[in-house]
Amino acid sequence: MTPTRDVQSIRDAFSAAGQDHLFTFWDDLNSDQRDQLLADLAAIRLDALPDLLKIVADTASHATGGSIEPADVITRDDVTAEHRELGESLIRRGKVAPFTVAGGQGTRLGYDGPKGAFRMSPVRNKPLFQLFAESIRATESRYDCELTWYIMTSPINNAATASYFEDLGYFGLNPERVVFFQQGVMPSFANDGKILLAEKHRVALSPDGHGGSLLALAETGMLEDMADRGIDHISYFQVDNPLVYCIDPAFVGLHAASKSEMSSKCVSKADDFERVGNFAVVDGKLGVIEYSDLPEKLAKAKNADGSRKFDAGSIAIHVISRSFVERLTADRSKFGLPWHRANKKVGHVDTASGEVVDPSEPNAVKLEAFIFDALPLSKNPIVLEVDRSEEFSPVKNATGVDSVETSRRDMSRRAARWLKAAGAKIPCNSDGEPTPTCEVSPLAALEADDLKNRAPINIAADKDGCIYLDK
Ligand code: UD2
Repeated sequence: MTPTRDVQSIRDAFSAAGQDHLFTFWDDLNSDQRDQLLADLAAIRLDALPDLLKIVADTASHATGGSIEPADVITRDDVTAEHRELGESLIRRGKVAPFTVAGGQGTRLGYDGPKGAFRMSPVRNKPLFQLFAESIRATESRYDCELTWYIMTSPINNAATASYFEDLGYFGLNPERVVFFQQGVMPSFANDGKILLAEKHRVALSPDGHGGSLLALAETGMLEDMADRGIDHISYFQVDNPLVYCIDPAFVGLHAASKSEMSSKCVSKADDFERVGNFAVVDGKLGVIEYSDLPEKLAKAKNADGSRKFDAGSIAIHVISRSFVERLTADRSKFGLPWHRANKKVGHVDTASGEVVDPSEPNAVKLEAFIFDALPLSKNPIVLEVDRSEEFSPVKNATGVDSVETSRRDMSRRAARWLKAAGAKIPCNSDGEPTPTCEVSPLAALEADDLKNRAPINIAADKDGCIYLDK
């Protein structure tokens, strides 16, 4: 229990910052609840509060000013055999680690659990985490190496994620090489700048955005852990993309050969307003402008040949050098990516009435940092354009665009393409769409060429119209 004297000084500090209402129910709380409230309050950096409140109050739209030019993009054709060999040798020597950001709330999908536990694969119904785990196992066996998989969770899903892996035997991975660490949190603010209470003894806290991963890697000792294991390059991807190559040797090699501190993958945008960030050179520096911040005129701008001017869409896949994260976070008190504000619905306790409020409209402001805001701080950043149908089909929504249905469909299409290229007979309908639902285990192939190497493949659909290729 915190001594009364210390509680008073904490209370005075919050009071001086205009946040005394957080103690409204203090006298009604039992000792455990008081400890919990103090623990929540400890997550709030009061010295940073004045700047945060300015962002909370700033409702103007933030169309990026200054000069904005399209980013230069490297294509797969520019990637050489030497790049791939370099990447392969780095993987073989244990210099590369897969890193999944999985701390988000997954609200849009409406799934009550860690998003990585969502069952996605079209035939075997494998969860996202299993697909990544199999891909990592396949990479280990191909390169005869040991990989350490870093998974960033948040206080909302850390315990559930860790016990999920435990229950499922880490999907065959060595538990010592599956490392969970938690990202930081940020309070939710009412529009008048008051921090909200989720319960009488709980501050309304939520994950601080995937940009929080950089600070979290430093603060939780993960950078030292990586250094101890000899890991130099972090292969960063989101939990929501089942098509991702968890580690892409050619991309890793390109990153290393370019002496890039942070490399990114992009796809040609599906339409002017696709909900992906836009790679652009802003005031001379490579960065990403989130779709919601790209002025409409620029989103629609065309080149002389009619092609889209800002066409490079971010798919949130990066290779990040450990030394870059170390450089950024060397002085943690000074490091910070910009905060992005979002109006959200946040349930809370009204401190005036003590009533629980369950809003039907956005009533609060949440602040998040985005990983791609590290790009302008990096040396020699590069962007590699990849084929969407091979590497990107995220599951964000229950239905519609970027949904369970479209992502499963794209997994099945890719599997069918790989199987056909390896000589398998896959029946198609009049639109050229494969009629069986297809799935290739990552243990069977990490990329199309793996199947070509074991061709010919004779496989037929089962009674349910499904084809599954196991290792
Ligand atoms: C992200 C990108 C968008 C595009 C798209 C591709 C942003 C702001 N936008 O959109 O430009 O690249 O992905 O699919 O990033 N996460 C955490 N902690 C957090 C918040 C998120 O780990 O505090 C993870 C989350 O678990 C998920 C990923 O980050 O793996 C993406 O988060 P999102 O759903 O907020 O990003 P989204 O879809 O708006």
